[in-house]
Amino acid sequence: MDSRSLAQRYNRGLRHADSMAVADVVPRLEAADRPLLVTHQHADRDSLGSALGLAALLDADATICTPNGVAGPAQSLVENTEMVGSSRDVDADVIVVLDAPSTERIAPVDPTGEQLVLVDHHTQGDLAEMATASLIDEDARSTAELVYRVATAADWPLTSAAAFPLVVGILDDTGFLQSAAPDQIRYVCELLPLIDGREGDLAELFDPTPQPGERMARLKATARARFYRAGPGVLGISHVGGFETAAAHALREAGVDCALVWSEQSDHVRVVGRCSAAFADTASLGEELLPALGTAHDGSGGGHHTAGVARLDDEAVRGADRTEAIKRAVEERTGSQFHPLDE
Ligand SMILES: [Mn+2]
Repeated sequence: MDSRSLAQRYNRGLRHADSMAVADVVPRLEAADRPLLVTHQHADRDSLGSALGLAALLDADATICTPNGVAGPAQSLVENTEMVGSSRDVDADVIVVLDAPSTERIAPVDPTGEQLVLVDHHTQGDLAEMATASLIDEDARSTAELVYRVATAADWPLTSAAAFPLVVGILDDTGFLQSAAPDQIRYVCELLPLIDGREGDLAELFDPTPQPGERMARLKATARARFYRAGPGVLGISHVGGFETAAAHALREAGVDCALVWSEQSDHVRVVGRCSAAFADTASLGEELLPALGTAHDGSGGGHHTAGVARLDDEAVRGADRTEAIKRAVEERTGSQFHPLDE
């Protein structure tokens, strides 16, 4: 079927550009014999759920690649799945990147010169240019829902092996639907009847009891935080040894408009950011603030408007007051002076 008729057939309420992208991606995926499904580094449940879902949907010998391994909360998704950490030993005919916008986020995987299919909902990075076919929807709340949209458009049978990881991905990236739009609620309603009685597994995956270490990270982040004010906006910057995302959420829950939490990694400094939609209107985390911060320190940054991550690679930042450096980057991007809250 040519891509035009595919687009017409599957244009179920999708925007035109979207249905064309789906029509572009479907034949590439269907033609793959040995696809390598690549998540972003430290795969989360959306990235990994998308890869697991797609692996179950494709009639192919798929290999899942998780650069730098799988993040703690996603590990229970993959108890019996073999995965690789790089593309080195895999003879793949197509590389499919799920939930990552840039080569940086999938290193050491390098898709240069390969057939590349990209399915993602982050602010675009260099992979968009490199892709042979792509479905990029920055308004989507998860990559798992994009995989689901591709599957329904292509009429691929949705087994529970595919439905379960996809619903997990959507639920995770929407905070168990707290930040969902009507579309995500509809997808979850369509997928839940297909998960074959695994509702108990879902409940376990989203058990709100914090993981070991997470509670301490939230407490330490709060205790070490420095708070700054500019007009009505409050910024919180802190540092932890791990669980940066949970720590950023703790600061947001404490009431800051923007939380930035840094952690020392073996060879760089990682900064995780979370902010309110109003703050993102002044400076988008994924589009402006974190890329600017990363670039200023020989690294990079990206993500979504209200959530993102940066890596700082220069030597200078390693010895310096990182909190001060991060605060200055926020001041430069927002054009406001932030003053310590307790002054
Ligand atoms: Mn995602």
